[in-house]
Amino acid sequence: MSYARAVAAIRSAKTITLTTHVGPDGDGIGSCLALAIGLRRLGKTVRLAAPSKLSPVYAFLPGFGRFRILDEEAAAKKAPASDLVLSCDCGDLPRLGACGALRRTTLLNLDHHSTNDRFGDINLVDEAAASSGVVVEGLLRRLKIAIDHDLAVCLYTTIVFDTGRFMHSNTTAGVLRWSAKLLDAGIDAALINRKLTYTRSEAEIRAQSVAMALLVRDEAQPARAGIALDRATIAGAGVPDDWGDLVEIPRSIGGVEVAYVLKEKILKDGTLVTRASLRANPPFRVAPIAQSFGGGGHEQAAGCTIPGPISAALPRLLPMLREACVPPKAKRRR
Ligand SMILES: [Mn+2]
Repeated sequence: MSYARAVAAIRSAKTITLTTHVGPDGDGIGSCLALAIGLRRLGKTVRLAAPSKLSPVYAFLPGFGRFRILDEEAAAKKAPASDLVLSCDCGDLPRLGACGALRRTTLLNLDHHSTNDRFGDINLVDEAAASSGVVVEGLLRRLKIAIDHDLAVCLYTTIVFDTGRFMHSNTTAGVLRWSAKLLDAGIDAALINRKLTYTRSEAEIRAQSVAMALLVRDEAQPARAGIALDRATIAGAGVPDDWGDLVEIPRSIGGVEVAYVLKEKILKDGTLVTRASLRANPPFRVAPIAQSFGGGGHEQAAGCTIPGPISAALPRLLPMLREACVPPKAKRRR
């Protein structure tokens, strides 16, 4: 990890563009907005770019309205060049979407995904950090930027999101101490949790009811459950984007250790792909499955894109999901 190189790159840059992965989430958005506040205080010219649309759930975050959506490579190439593009919470260049084409002198890759492929000129990747926001805070500390209320709101959002509201296995004593310091900055944690949890759209709830009806659980292997949404179902539901975190539905069933959601999607160039979102409970792992299809993420939360429709993706994916449900101990005995 090179905090020193990252600090030097930031100090010498005049213009900095902050960006995050496609389908920006609470960690990516919160990390960018925290850095935006901090780097402006250092007198930097800061721009915010996202490669796809942002959920209005995050509209309460300070600076949210400053994000520019650059979902076309041509538009990203036309955007003003920066001394530094700082990518937050993204494991590889393709996941930056069109924002990967932003013109820059230096690319700084700030992340915590175990599958990060070190695509930056400078790589600040801490796999032990529970959120990218934790890495951002480490950077701000070294830049001698004090954590005020607005910064704490952004950072707290990153940790609430990536620990699943302090429920996932990355919720360590250190994470709780780190979060407590943010509460010391005077934030209203209950209000933030409410904004993040209870501001779903009606469309999302209705879409989830469609998805729930399609839940599949294999009798022969009840540790595995999932939902597959083909184009016709997605079109019929009338909500192409607003599905929420669907994979938590099969995952929340007692006895399920490995969960998946498959969604067909037609890319801008017309090709049909299947997006797979995968989850597991420790010690089960899904990162290797995602990686085998060129995707990535965390050991227990990963995703990938598989060419073709679900009918072509599922036969390739199923044997791996079956294997992922075998307890590590049983594997050793075999
Ligand atoms: Mn993250």
